[in-house]
Amino acid sequence: MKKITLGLVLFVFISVAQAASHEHPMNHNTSSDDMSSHDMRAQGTGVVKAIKHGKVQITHNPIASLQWPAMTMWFELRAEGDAVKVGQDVRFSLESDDGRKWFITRIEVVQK
Ligand SMILES: [Cu+2]
Repeated sequence: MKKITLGLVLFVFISVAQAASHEHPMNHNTSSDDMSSHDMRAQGTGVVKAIKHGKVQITHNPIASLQWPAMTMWFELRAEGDAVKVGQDVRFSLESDDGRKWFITRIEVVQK
């Protein structure tokens, strides 16, 4: 039951994200005080949209642990793992020093 609810929430988030033009230059600015510690980490999934100059643009699903909605954004790649291509579904690990700028430390292709 919980899984079904989560799936529905994800679906709604993705639908909303895709309905809007959600290209955005933002750095996520998490406002909660407990995000100020160093070496923050998170996991996410999404689809690769573009790759350029050591960065990868991903339309990611909501990342609950960071309170991020689904969106498209660029991440710096400092990654181990698979070489990824545009259009692939991926699973990735994020790290941040300041909670604003996030980079990918691990990325792998998820088979459709
Ligand atoms: Cu984002």
